[in-house]
Amino acid sequence: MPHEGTAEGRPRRRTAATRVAALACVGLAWGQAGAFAADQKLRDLTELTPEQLANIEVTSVAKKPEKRSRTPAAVYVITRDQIRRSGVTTLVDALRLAPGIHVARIDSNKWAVGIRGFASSLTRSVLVMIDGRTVYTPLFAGTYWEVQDTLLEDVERIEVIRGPGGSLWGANAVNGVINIITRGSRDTQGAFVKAGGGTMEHGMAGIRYGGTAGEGVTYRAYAKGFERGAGFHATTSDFDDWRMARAGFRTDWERTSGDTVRVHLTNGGTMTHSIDFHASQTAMNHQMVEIEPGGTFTYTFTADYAGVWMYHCGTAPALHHIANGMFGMVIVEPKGGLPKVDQEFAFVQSEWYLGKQKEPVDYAKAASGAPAPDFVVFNGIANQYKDNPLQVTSGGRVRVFILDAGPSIDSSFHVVGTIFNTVVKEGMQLLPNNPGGYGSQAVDLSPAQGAFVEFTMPEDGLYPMVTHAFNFVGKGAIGIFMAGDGDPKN
Ligand SMILES: [Cu+2]
Repeated sequence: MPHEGTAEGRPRRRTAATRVAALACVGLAWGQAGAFAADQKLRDLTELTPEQLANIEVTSVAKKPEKRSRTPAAVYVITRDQIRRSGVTTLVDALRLAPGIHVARIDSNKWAVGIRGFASSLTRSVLVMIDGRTVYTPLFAGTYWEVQDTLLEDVERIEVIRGPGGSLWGANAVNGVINIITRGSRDTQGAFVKAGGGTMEHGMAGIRYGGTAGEGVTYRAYAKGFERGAGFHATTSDFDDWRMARAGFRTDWERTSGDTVRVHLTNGGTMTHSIDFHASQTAMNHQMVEIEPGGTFTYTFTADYAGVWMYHCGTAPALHHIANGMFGMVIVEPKGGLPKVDQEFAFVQSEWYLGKQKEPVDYAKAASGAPAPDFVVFNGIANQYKDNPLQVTSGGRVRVFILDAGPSIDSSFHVVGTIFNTVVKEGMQLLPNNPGGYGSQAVDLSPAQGAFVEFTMPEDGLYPMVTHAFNFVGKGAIGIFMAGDGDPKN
């Protein structure tokens, strides 16, 4: 089961890890082109325009992701955060968080749940599912809410559709669909314990443990129990006090080796843009689509191949969009991750072909058969790491991820005074302690090629990094690593 590569706080994964380094995207006139938001950073809904709200993605209505505005249904999503803040202790009480669902309590252990006013203890004509498994009981054409529960901390979200779910969900869903989606077992690793008590709910406790079982297989098991007091009954005995215990498990097998990456691109500019991730495999007219000003697009891919990858705007002429800074680096680590080093850096080399002040780059200059850039830079700014040297430790192991974003000029990345004993470039590798004891002095990268290199500063001092095409060093393609205090004599 694929999962998103941006879930919070999980231990370092054993499969490929992906880092999206939004290094560049330093557009000039098109400045706001790249508004990237990782999935875990849910944007405050109040900041969205009505159009952006209409473009929110929902999946329960048509069993596939689609724009909110294109769904013929009233959809509401109860999020995990809402459930956590609400303090509810049962699944059925959590439904109160969605407007338009009537949750009435009949007695201490019975509820009437309904949509569109048809509330009854059987919740008639509402299809209820937990992780796609229907918990609607054909025997009495309803849902027995008393026994539908799970550890609320494991609920990812509850999608509620009010109104007919259509034939897609079957004839039961005349009044609505309630789809309870729990978190993947990979996101619930380790132990979790909770306990509480009160006047009504005399005591409750829950425990969960999640672990792994071989390559790509994760699981969790939980147990939950509570004892509730009876309601107030003036004339009868306490017939509705209630105690219950339940246990369950979930296991996931992840078939693919790479993370699933989802990138939301909102075009805040005044012309169309698009995005092209070289780390992905997708048809150009499927995901590298033109995004109109104000529009949003979610680009989804599985990072199946390790490497240092480029992404960029592909809107024609791509040369002009890339030359304006609409590009960046995606690092996909190999299975098992990269070995730990003392310091890591990431540099994107690119060119500037300046236009008039406050205007985009000069397209004619950039499009020349013999391009003569005004600046060749690391991470967008000429000489920035010469003016502010990068501090390293002599004797420590340094890893540099390097990408040549171009748009047109090659890079020959070299660090003066060092020898790369590790070079992994476009899937080919030089590794330490190789037979013959070979090393490397410079990495040649054509536009859109990436690599990482590892090396060690032998002593304190200054170690310039350059593209060894020296005509461009004077145009900004130089930086300095400073080992120790920068003085070999100390
Ligand atoms: Cu663009």
